[in-house]
Amino acid sequence: FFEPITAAPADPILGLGEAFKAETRPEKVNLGIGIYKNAQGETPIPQAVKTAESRLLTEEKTKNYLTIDGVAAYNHATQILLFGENHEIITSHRAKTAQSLGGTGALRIAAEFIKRQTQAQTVWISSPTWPNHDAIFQAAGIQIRHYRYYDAASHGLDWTGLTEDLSQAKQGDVVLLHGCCHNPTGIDPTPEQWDALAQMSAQVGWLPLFDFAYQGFARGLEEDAYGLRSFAKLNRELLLASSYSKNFGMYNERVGAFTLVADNEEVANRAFSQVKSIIRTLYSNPASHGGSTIALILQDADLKAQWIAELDEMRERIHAMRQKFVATLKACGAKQDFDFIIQQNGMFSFSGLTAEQVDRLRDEFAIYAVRSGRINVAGITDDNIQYLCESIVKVL
Ligand code: PLP
Ligand code: TYF
Repeated sequence: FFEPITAAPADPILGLGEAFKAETRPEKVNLGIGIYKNAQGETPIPQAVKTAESRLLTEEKTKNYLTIDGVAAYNHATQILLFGENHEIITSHRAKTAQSLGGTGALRIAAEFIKRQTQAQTVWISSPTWPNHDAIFQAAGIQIRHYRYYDAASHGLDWTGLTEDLSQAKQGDVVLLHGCCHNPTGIDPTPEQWDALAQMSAQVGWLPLFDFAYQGFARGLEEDAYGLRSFAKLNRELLLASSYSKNFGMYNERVGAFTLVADNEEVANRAFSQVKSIIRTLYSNPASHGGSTIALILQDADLKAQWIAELDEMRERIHAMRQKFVATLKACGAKQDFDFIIQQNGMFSFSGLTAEQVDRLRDEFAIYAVRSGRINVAGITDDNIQYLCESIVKVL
């Protein structure tokens, strides 16, 4: 049965991690996969998570199944983070959330829901984007179209290209938007541009789908929700795939959430019953540990404050490294202007390095980045920055 099967291509980003592990040169630097690293190059468990986990360990009384939609307190706390305390969407019960297996799991639930329960034929995805976006919607059998996003000349948002392409999106088409910290470019719309997009969406009748995997990494938890909340003002229906992998440092606990916003509670309940039916046939119900841990943190004022402080620290470290990176490149003799890197949000930067330059960095200097030129700024530390910048200048 299996002999005729051909090998699948490796994920362009996860594959890099394996290559880096196998790399034996001691000076090696990993700017590939999007995982936060601290000044020591480690990915530690936040203290708030550790405390909540130990409390959970002593207080947990049963390992009985969760419901299909997971930990109720987690889902409720998720809505508060997304929309803000006492938002009308929450008080009128027209949002329904299901704890999911990471942001990826939420995206797959969204794709299955769109395919099976809506008239939507097409999903619009930014070009470039996280490679799994196309793969997930392809797997669900939904037609994909791309909208321009990145202007290589200005290292900024291609607003003209974006609005031109999205003006072709029809009523009922799904438009996938990165809530903040666009992966891979690090470039987000301005508040005015978010408002304009929300208006386009409401006028034409898109079904917006927000992928929110980096809340807190651009400016702050509230600030980063601007785009989503702008859409929520004008669009009665929304889908959301959110992830806590990065902002809680809980990558391997698979903590995410799928949220559906409908016009009213009755429609939301009906639509959500179909979401639950989809989940039942995918994995029945989620695992408890990650969701219960996050629910504990978000329900406890002290733990929540501690988590936010730790998140602030991550964001500020990345921002400081952006500035230091640009300054060190200059000091190492780079002729190009890299100031645009300071403007970008989150872990990622589209550095402008070509695939050939990325290959040379790997082959000659043991520096690993994605071939698109995306670098993970969180992979830069005081220990590797000099070597990194000298090497980059050599391949420019
Ligand atoms: N969406 C984007 C844009 C991402 O960068 C990631 C990264 O992992 C995800 C979704 C998936 O998140 P998770 O690891 O929680 O599945
Ligand atoms: O883009 C990244 O690096 C992160 C991590 O299939 C990731 O989002 C990368 C690839 C993948 C899953 C997660």
